[in-house]
Amino acid sequence: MLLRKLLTGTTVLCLVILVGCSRGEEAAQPQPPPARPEGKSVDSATAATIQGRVLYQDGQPRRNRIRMAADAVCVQQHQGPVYSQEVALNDNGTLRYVFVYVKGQALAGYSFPTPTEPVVLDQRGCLYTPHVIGAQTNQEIKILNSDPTTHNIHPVPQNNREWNTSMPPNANPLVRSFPREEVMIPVKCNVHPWMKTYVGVVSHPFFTVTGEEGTFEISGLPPGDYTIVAWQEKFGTVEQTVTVGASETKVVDFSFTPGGSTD
Ligand SMILES: [Cu+2]
Repeated sequence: MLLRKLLTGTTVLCLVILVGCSRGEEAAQPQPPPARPEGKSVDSATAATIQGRVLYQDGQPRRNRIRMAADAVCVQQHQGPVYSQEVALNDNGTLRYVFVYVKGQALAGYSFPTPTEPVVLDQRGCLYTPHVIGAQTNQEIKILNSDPTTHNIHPVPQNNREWNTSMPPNANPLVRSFPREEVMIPVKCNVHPWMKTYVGVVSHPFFTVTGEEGTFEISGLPPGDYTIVAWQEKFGTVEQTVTVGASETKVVDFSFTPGGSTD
């Protein structure tokens, strides 16, 4: 009996080694070259930069408290009250989680390789972290569940395919991408109604999300005329036009008020 067990164990071990070997052989095979971009690429010698701040013009916005009582595990993840990140005001009067991007028309004729680094979106404390993300079309979005409770992530796009996936505690990361431009794709959790995030998807790398300083910088742009858009979850979008010459840096500030924008 013992011998039989040992033999079975040895057989399993051999199988594992065989699988390991065959994987190794696969990895050693030459990979196909990456797809060649169809358009021209930006000349870094003349690339321009647009930077600025996103300001809030009306003092302290009202903060809505999030009630997580529907899931005791979520409540346990927090020490004190939790507030909505819908309007996230920084100490310096600027706004966090504003998606700033360049409208694509001016970039016709260029093509941009898909970034190899994934954008990471975590479910932590029964909140999406970060609250707003940006991704290039087809760029991988790696979704984690750091919570000891089950989430069900559910993007609700207009131009891309809708899906929803349950992620129990310790679930493997979920990797997804969106093939078409869409600003913004709302994402919700089917388990926790307060959970919401937004994904801005554009076909080029000229986008960013404001952080704790409320600033943005978009670099590597070919010289030209651009429309820059700032999207805020509650206040909508603001557009500004700007012209950048070769190697030039221009400053463009945006302002939002509770009634919309002042620009
Ligand atoms: Cu959830």
